[in-house]
Amino acid sequence: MPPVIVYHYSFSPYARRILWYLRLRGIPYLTCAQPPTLPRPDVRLLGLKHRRIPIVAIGGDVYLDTRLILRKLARLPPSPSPAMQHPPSGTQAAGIERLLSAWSTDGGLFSRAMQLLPGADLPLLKNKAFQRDRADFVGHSTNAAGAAALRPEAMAELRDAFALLESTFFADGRDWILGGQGPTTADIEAVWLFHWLSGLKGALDPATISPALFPSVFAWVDRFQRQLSTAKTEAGTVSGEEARDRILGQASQTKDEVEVDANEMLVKFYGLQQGSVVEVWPVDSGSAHVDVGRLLGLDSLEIVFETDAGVRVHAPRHGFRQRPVISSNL
Ligand SMILES: N[C@@H](CCC(=O)N[C@@H](CS)C(=O)NCC(=O)O)C(=O)O
Repeated sequence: MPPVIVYHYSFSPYARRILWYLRLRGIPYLTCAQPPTLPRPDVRLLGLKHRRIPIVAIGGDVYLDTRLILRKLARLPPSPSPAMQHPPSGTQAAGIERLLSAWSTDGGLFSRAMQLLPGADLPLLKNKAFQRDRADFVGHSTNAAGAAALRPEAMAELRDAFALLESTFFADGRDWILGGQGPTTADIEAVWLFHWLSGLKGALDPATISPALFPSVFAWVDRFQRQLSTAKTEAGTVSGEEARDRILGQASQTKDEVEVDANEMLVKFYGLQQGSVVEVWPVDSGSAHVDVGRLLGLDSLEIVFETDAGVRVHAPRHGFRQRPVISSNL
């Protein structure tokens, strides 16, 4: 089993998706604790400017974006895993899982959920340095009055989301999104925002969203939490230097797995080749943080590049942009 290292801070809901998956599958891991705001020198040690959390190393490979990370973790033994199964590819269930992922991340639910964070109960939100940091993350600044004005609209969007789950998936009394005896990755794709908000004092307006109004959704969140409480895995901690050394000390398990696909439109458009110096960045958030590296592979699903620290990094094509760097001293 290649060692898994998760760079994260404890209140990151995206990081929890990964930590829950590891725990429910019983995969041992190490965490490299990160501050909630920049700078993050441990990430810079990997040669990365990427600001989003989590970042996950599996052996000698580093992965960005939880959607790619979950796909890669699925390949760790035992595969197929007895707990926390992925719906088999080519099935309607796999389609549902993908759509739930698009709903929560690309569909804007996460951004709406952030607008519900309760300023009165979370002192960090009032901290000026934190506000500046998050303005860099989302690409614009919001003052307290502006944030308060967004709450009613965000609450209505989240009510729609609770209502959708209550009145469709859970309308037949099932325990899990895809039915069956236990949670699957479709539950992870769906539950994380509901789990996050329902656990945050002051986030939800009880007249709009409450266990009385959406009993099945709240019961599902509790059921998921009970599974987490009984699941066990080994987890340790590691410093940034140690994490970097461990990653560099592991042979890549994916060498030659992703090649520069000459038929990819982007490859043809820019005339990319293995070794081309490329810039890579996410388009939806944290976009001001552009990484540069030597291209190792690019296909329909991911781009692989090597940073100046010698680290092999994978980013998904979906939600990321890539282009060649005309002049660079790499
Ligand atoms: N699509 C990304 C989103 C990750 C994301 O937005 N993470 C948040 C933390 S929950 C973040 O990076 N916030 C800014 C920061 O921590 O610097 C993923 O799936 O990994």
